[in-house]
Amino acid sequence: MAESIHEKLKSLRDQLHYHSYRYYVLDDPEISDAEYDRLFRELQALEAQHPELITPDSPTQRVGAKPAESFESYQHTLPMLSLDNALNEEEFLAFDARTKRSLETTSDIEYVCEPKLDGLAVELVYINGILMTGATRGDGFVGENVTQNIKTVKSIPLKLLSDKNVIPERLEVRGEVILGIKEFENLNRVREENGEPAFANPRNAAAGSLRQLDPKITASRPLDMFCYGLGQVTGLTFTTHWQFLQTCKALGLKVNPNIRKCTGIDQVLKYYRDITEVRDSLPYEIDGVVIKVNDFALQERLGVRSRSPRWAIAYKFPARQETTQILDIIAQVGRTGALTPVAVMKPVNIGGVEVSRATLHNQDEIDRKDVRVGDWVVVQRAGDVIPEVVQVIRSKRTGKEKKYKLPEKCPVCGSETVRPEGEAARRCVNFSCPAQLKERIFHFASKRAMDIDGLGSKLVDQLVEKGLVKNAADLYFLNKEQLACLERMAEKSADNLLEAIDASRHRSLDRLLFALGIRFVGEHVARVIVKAFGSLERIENATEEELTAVYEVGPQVAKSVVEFFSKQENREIIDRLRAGGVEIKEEVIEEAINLLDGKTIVFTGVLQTCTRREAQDLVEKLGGRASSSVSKKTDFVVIGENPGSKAEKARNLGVRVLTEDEFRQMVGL
Ligand code: JCF
Repeated sequence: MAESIHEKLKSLRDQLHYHSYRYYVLDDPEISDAEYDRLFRELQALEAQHPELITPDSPTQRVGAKPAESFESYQHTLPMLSLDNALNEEEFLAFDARTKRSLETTSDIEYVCEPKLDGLAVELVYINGILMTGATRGDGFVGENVTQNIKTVKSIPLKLLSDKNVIPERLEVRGEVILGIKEFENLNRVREENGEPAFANPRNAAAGSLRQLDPKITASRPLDMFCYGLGQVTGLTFTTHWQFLQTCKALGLKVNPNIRKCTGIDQVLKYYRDITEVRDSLPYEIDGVVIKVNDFALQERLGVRSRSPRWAIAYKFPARQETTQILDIIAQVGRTGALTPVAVMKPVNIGGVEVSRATLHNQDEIDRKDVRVGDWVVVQRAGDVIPEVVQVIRSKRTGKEKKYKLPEKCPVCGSETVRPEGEAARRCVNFSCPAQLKERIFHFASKRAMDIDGLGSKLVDQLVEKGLVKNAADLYFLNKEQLACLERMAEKSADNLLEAIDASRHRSLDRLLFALGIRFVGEHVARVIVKAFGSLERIENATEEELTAVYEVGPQVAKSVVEFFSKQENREIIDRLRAGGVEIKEEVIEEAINLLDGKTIVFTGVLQTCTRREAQDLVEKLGGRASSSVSKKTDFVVIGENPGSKAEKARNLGVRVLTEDEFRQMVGL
């Protein structure tokens, strides 16, 4: 007998639920995107014929709801508490001591630690395994019902996984909706291209996206969610927080992979240090770690205050933002002549580093943030990037603040500055501007370029100011007498410098290409170009078409390279480098284009250096095929973190298994 429509619908929905879980929660898909799309369209077609059979948990119902007029309010069954903060180790130790005292124990407490996500807290309500409601935290008692938007978040299951699991009648699960850093940057790029205001940080972007009245807009933002807490639950009981989290995982909810059980303070402090270490390599922003008493019976005994539980604490990282006052704004001239406005500020300590200058990026950013001299501002120092001014504190304005415009004359050489149509930067047009020259020489000599040991910025300043060096090639014609007349240059240091310059005559071609300071040609692109063309002569004569044909070389890079080598003065510098004894090497051209010709490659586990999609695109560009299932026909299986069963299967079939590093090496990255 033919399968009934009901059975067919159920089967399609179950398959789609499962594969969406593999892709978005486990990041380990079993089928290709095309196969997924085929199943999805089949379900869509069948539902179109039988609209009365559409269920709220159908995968087709993630998008499709009409824009709302406004959000209804949603009363949480149990209040959604926030967390008390510990701002340093001492405050965390006080929390542990307090906890022990309250529990009348001297033994180590078992905690569960997790990264503290910087997103938007929400609650999901599953009734008999079906997602019925999604709501924001709001004031903790009443939030907004954002169910239609919540349903567009791909890692949130519309239906809990039921195989082997007991499905509770009611499950209220809480967590953080976040937007990854890359996704945030992409979103802002698009917004800027469209003339829309950028979001200040991923958290604001996540909150703004989830509170869209039109769910289609939310659906276009790649939001994600990690679950970390519970509200009211009926039909299931837990004895520990850890057990609750494991159950969440089994039910198909996404739980942060970096959670850890820690007994006693030393293990917690170790966890805090470990997370501090990996913080900047995580794909999303965190601002500390959350520490919770694991045992629910102990949590019960500790109880809650009005707004936060006594059994948990957020141990925050040192602030990366501080407020201070702008004393002046100056324009710095860079290697390409670009004028960067820099705020000179009252010195302020940010996360252990004294900061007195912060970049304002360009005129548009100054105008957008309306930054004025005299303003009080929020300054941020994130990871290893240059401190930047985030926003103005308008309430502190006195009316005496002064607007700033980048100068029309270069502050260093007095030449005209221009801002070409469509570009963000205003530039000094004088190629021989001493500021540009100094930066170019400094870059040329820097560690990752020609690596001339001991040629620091002070020395470069003197060489340029005394007229001894007018371009990088002049370095190779310096002699001891000339160096002797520089300040703080003893005979020994002159010898050392000449020796270092001599050593740099034999660097690889990709270093030399990077050292030339061509716009948009960073270290990596220089390597890519050298590998593709092999000799400086071929690079000098390459056309834009030939350059863009190389993987990872875009039109902007190509244009800039061609422009650089079309200039007489640049060609002369290269001739003079050669005359100065710089060896211009050749490199064997690697057949990069079809490196993976006809090969089938499977990725499994979480890749660390790129997304799975990017890796698959790369394989295709190199002539290979990216597949999602391992068979005897597979040539390589590339394993990321937590690889799962495919690596095992590959080994059993005798298929070669590569680590991510080995794969990158194979394709020359
Ligand atoms: O990651 C977070 N922002 C986070 C917030 C994690 C948690 O485990 C939380 C929380 C807020 C309240 N737990 C509670 C109880």
